[in-house]
Amino acid sequence: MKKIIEKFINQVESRNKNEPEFLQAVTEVAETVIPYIVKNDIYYGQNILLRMVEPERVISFRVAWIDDYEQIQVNRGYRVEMNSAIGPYKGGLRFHPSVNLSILKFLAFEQIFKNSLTTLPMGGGKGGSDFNPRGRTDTEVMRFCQSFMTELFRHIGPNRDIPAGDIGVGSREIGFLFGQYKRLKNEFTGVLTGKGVTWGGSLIRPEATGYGVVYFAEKMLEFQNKSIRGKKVVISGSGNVAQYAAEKVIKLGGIVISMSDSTGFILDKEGINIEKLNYIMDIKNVKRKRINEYISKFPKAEFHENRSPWGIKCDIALPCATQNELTHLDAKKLIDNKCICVCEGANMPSTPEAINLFHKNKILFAPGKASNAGGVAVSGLEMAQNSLRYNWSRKEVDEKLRTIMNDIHESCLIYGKSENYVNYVKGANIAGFVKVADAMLAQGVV
Ligand code: NDP
Ligand code: 2IT
Repeated sequence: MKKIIEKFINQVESRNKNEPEFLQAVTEVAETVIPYIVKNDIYYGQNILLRMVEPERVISFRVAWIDDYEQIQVNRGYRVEMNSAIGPYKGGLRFHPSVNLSILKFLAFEQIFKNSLTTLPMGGGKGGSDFNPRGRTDTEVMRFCQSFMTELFRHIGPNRDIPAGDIGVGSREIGFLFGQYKRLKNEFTGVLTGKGVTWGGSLIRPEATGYGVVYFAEKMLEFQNKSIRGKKVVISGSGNVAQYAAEKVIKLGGIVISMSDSTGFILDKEGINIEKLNYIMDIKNVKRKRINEYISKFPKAEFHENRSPWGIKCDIALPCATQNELTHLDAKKLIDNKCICVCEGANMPSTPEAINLFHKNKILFAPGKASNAGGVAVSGLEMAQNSLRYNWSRKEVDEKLRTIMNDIHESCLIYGKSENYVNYVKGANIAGFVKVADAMLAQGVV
């Protein structure tokens, strides 16, 4: 088996040189899915995984725009349309200087499995740009978004490819992108998700990823007769996912003691309550400043510059910032400090070595493609509401979200549960794979 997997990885590597993040994501899936394929006659010999790692289409384009000083800026835009076996391409847009094809391909590949797990009809895609919104004015961001959409619009559509937010793309950016799409097409359609609630957005979409992560963590703990109440929780990041994960933890009686951004982490031993969290939301979403501002308002808390929060003693860790932010050294610290559960809010935040350590030490560990699927799930519900030309209430959407997260947990158990441990990585990968593979088989060699 080891040899079959190795041969497959080598083949993918030779075709995708210098794409380490993509190869990392593919390797994790191959290690769990290939043994399943070999055991199941209907998949064996169909080269399904080899087809899945090849994007159906990759679009790369120039984004030229004029900054506030009338200087011409040039960025690169992308859309990776990875797989449309079970629905139109669906996945976020990331605006961050680190964006490149390797990162977007890893994200688009993960999205295939995640979207399949949601039970909704969505294929996998991802896009973005190396544009850095940090320090840019609203008008600069608007001009960038308009230029970006002026090319992207011809490739997307409500039945073809439906982008949404991700790092650096929130409600402001979705607004500018939607406005330009509507102007170019002269059509009001549900071509993007994460829209404002007065113009086609769904209630609970901003909260969905963070809430979903905590619903999933609750399910994992419940399985061991434990709960979030009274547990110390460390969260990395302080963006969309981190903020609403924190809110849900606090509402369920957990104690959030740390949040972070790319400059470092804050530690508030008394716990970040809702009032303090609102302050963080104001710093990050309105003032667009750094997390260390927290200390000037709450001086009993500490700020640790240029460090990640994984050395803090906690019961639950929710990595909600970015890929590979939690290394095996961090995993070791968490394990030594008796952390019981690591539930990923970000995409691929834990390195493969860290995941191995979690598994070896029987820590409850959920991969992002299962635990952060709540965001795209509510995006799917936004698409459904757009098609119906109808809006569901907060309660209705929240209930559907909770049901979907519970169902994803069940799917992970089906394929990942052994006698005394649940391997959520294996469970999520195989459950996600089966539905897409069946659709690909039915649709012939394409
Ligand atoms: P935001 O842009 O709202 O927030 C990102 C947060 O992560 C910020 O606090 C940012 O810090 C921090 N961060 C970003 N890059 C780095 C880095 N290289 N090192 C350290 N910290 C970093 O993004 P989201 O909250 O939307 O996304 C966070 C993660 O969740 C990503 O992995 C994303 O792919 C994933 N995700 C998002 C979903 C969504 O619906 N938005 C759905 C599912 C997954 P700073 O402010 O300093 O840049
Ligand atoms: O990684 C993700 O699932 C997202 N950024 C959300 C994608 C979406 O289409 O809502």
